[in-house]
Amino acid sequence: MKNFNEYFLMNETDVLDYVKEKTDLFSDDSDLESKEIGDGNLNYVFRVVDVNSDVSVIVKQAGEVTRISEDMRISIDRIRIESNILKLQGKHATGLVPKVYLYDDVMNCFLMEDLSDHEIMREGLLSYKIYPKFADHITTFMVNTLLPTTDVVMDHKEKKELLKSFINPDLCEISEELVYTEPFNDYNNRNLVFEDNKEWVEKNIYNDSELKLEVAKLKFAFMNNAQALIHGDLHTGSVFITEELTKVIDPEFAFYGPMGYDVGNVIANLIFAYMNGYVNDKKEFIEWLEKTIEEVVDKFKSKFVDYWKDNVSDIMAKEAGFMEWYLSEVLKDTAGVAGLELSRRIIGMAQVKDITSIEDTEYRLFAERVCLSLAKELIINRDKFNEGKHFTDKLKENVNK
Ligand code: SR1
Ligand code: MG
Repeated sequence: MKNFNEYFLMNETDVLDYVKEKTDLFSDDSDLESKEIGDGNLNYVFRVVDVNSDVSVIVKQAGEVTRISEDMRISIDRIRIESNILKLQGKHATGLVPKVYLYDDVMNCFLMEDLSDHEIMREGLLSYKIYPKFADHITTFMVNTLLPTTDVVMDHKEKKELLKSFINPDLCEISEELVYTEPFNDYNNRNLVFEDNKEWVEKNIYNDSELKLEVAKLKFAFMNNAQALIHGDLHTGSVFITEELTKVIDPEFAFYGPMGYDVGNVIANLIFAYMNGYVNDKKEFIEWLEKTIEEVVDKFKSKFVDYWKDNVSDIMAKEAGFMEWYLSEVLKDTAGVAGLELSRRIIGMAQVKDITSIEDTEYRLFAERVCLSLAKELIINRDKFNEGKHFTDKLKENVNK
């Protein structure tokens, strides 16, 4: 048996020994099996199950290099950040994140509830599944995890302590590069533009200085607006879902940033699913997505206002008109970030299956151009998107151009 008092990257067999040594989740007569099931870009995820009792657990471990690229070395401390924020989110948004059982700062891994009866939302969406409760659940998750960590609600000194413990420079650097820089300048040569779209991207994205100025403003807001403890990577691959339940996972990019980053990511990833449904003629599916995009914005707004009214603690934040101004800034960031996410998942290195799985070249090109044209409007005119319908009207306008 290996020594778990010194960090090393575990394989499936090591993980079996690890859970036996470190937990009392399984009885002595258990018959354990372990499988690496991770499909993300960064970490290793193992499912351990006792085939006799069906009791199971997930072990997530950070490696020193990312899975997506061996050239990317990032701090393994991200596992501490992820397990700590999951615990915090579990308090604020009970039932909407997996339970954490154990965190190990030597092996840089943590153990959490197994959600194998759920599926990754992006996969479900690729089979055109409809999740009627998603908008309600995700807006509760966002309002209940974001607002309580702001200066509006929290004691300011406690907030600063929390901010300190969630400083996440390596993961922030990935977003600063992959979201806010590389899609607009291929200076690291890592972009993966679809061959047939290269000329268009060159002309309409890399050479659009008005667009790039707005992206620069958003980039510096991302780095400097320590507004709330955000999830930091809230796409449909970070959601485990059934028709009834929603669990948000993978918050290793969490840090104190603008809350519109989370809301904008949700919207953009619903738009990717919409475009896939659109080119595959899935009428009922895209109608549901249209309604869901609108509800994400509108329910977020109404729950935000209710939460604010019940919980605002800062005396100046109670000034008439301040909440409306604050919310309008969040919505502006939301639109801008939705535009950035739409751009980076098409131009940059971390692409999404919703688009890359469209086999027909013309349809793929169409879906990409709709996303990129819409993205430009969301970024440049971000102050004009403050209702759900503003997003879906602009989406449909670009689809029908
Ligand atoms: C190097 S990691 C690439 C992307 O995967 C994660 O899920 C984040 O979205 C990141 O930008
Ligand atoms: Mg992830």
